[in-house]
Amino acid sequence: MKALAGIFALVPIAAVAGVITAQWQLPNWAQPQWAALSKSQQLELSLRLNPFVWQGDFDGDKALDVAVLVKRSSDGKEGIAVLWRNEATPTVVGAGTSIGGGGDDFSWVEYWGVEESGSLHEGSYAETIRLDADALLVTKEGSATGLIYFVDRKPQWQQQSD
Ligand SMILES: [Ca+2]
Repeated sequence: MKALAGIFALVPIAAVAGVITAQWQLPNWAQPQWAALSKSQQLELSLRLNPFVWQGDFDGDKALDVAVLVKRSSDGKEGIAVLWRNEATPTVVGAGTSIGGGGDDFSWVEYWGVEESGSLHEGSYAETIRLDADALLVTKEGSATGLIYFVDRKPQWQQQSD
């Protein structure tokens, strides 16, 4: 064990960092899903925001799903792809597919994060909702905040006040 640790210690850190690509930061189960989606819809990972990947149970089936920030190769329009743990077909919002006040290009988003199942959310124009599953919040400071939640894995948009 000690000998093994010694070998690893000899590997320069820069060399290790160089081979860790962004895609490898996805969970193992999500990597083939992402590879297929990336190819079929011409999407790339967007590393503009940190983190570029969130885990959450976005369909409420008790299994963690993955949301990744993406951009469409053809025009650079950004969005979010949700890879479902127990469903083969991912859901894409933005990146050329419009959703509510979020539009079809999420390049305006400055922060994004996960809102937990059970939390209450007050909309600007709609009733307050209690989340049945985890959801995503996208924000531009002083400008716009939207909640993206999923019903039967279909994306819904709730505009929120700032
Ligand atoms: Ca799930």
